[in-house]
Amino acid sequence: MQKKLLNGLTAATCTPLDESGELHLQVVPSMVDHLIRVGVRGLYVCGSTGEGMSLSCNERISLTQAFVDAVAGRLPVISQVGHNSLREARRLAKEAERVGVDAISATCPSYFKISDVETLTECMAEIAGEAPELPFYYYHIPMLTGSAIHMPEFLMHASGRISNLVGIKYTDTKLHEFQECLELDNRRFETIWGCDEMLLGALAVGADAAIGSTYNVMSSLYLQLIDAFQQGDVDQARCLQSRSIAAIRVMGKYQFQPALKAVLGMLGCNVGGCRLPLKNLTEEDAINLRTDLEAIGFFDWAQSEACPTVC
Ligand code: MN9
Repeated sequence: MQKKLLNGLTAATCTPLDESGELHLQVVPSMVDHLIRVGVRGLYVCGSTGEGMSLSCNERISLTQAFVDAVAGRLPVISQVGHNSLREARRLAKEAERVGVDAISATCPSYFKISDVETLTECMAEIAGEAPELPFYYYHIPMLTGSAIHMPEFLMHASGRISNLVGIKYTDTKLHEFQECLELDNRRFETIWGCDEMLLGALAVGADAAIGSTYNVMSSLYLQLIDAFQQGDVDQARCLQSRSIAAIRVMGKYQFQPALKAVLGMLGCNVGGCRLPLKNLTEEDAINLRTDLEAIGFFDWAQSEACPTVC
């Protein structure tokens, strides 16, 4: 069986911006070093966390290049190349291959909604076909694309037509559908979990890989959660998941990406703010965010190596 590209935690990377909202690529190497230090096993660039849809295509290409260069082969880099214009998505796929990514992934066009498996297959075939030597993951995120296609059906239908379709990034909360995708055709497809606050549920139904935003800021908590689960210590795993839920709830009081970037800054990795239509936290918001995170002990456990005690 072909070796899987992704296992463990992959960070959906933030896009570093400077004061005027331009790409700040000089920060990328230190971001990458930080993520490697905290134990992530892959990087997913230009996704929802990375504000991929708010960047121009040229910016997406230079950002991807910066990550590939900084990683220098230490981790797989996956570039998200989805676009409302399939022509742009195809160009992004080709360019991602040129700059040396390990895989590509794409959301579907979402201004005009897709509601059937065949149309989704045709769209993804166009994109994946531009880089046929690279593994391709469809990025299923119905809450943002508005396309809630049944994923097991898509995988079976599309795999006959897209030779490099290796799996999907599954960002929905339907554990039963996720499980079905995992088990399809003797676990043939890499089905990557995308809801950090439900990682434990995903592990319980068989997940072995996840891509998410909060692995940037509390990977050590999640690594301990995975470890506890594998040791059969479900109480401990549940306790750790509760902490992640609490932190995500605190960040979720604000727009999520700007809050996440603010937290990364608090942890010493300054990636700047976000671009419109997302809005940066006010100074007061940032103070409240820090206070609320302190109140749940976030800074003691988010990245600490020490095993926290069961709550
Ligand atoms: O795809 C992310 N989803 C979105 C991954 O950005 C919509 C997740 O990692 C979430 O940010 C995370 C917190 O809700 O689960």
